[in-house]
Amino acid sequence: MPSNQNETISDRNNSLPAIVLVTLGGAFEMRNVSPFCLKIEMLMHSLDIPFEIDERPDPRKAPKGKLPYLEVDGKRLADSDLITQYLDQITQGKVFAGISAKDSAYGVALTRLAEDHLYWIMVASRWLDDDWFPNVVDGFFQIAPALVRGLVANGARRQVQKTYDLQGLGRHTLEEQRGFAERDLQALEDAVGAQGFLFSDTPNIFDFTISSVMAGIYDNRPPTWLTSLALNYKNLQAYTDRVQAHIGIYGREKP
Ligand SMILES: N[C@@H](CCC(=O)N[C@@H](CS)C(=O)NCC(=O)O)C(=O)O
Repeated sequence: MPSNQNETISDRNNSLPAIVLVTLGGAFEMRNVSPFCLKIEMLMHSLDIPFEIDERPDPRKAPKGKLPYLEVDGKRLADSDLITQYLDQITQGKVFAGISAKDSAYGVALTRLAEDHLYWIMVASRWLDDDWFPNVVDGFFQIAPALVRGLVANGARRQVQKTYDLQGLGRHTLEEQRGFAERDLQALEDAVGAQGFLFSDTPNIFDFTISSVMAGIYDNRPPTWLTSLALNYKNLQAYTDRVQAHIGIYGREKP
């Protein structure tokens, strides 16, 4: 939530519409368990845009079956990338202000690495590890009636397995998946460095993107095999905390 919760939208900026950010909510000792939802929460906070959060545990009811989405003036806008473009538009270009074309190219490439590759390994480390899967059932399927909970959760798990397989990563052995994860993590470790943020002394959309994916990996409890692997990347861990601390928005329940 915005820090100044008592202030109304009209107090602050008459030109901005009332915005609701629909997110997945908490699980695994995390307040916001979805990197895409956390990224948008950080971005809106950094832009000082007033908004409310509405947690909906079932993404199937979202416009594109995924969270987050925005509700603005009775319309629904899905996908964190499209939401980012929209926020850039209503703030007259603040989201990407001051980021050079070259930095932007680098930022987009890191985004794809984090959100379209490493993210899937994170999903698999939660859903497809037999020992960890009971946490998914507890964290995501409390809304299902107890009698059918196992059935519903296992059906969803089969879908995740199928998607992971189609993505391609699911066709590799666990050892090979660890290797892919290590190369992703090393690239991010080298990209973020030991201090500051990606492109300046203030974090921007690309920092929110990377730190949100990494928060999901570092902060889910109990740790997954990917959490344990990521703890070897000390710069990345410190950076993930630095971005969240700077903006005052954390994925985990207790900052
Ligand atoms: N490209 C989408 C990805 C969003 C996404 O994958 N959200 C996950 C939660 S972290 C979700 O809703 N998954 C439900 C599903 O895939 O069925 C974005 O950037 O918003």
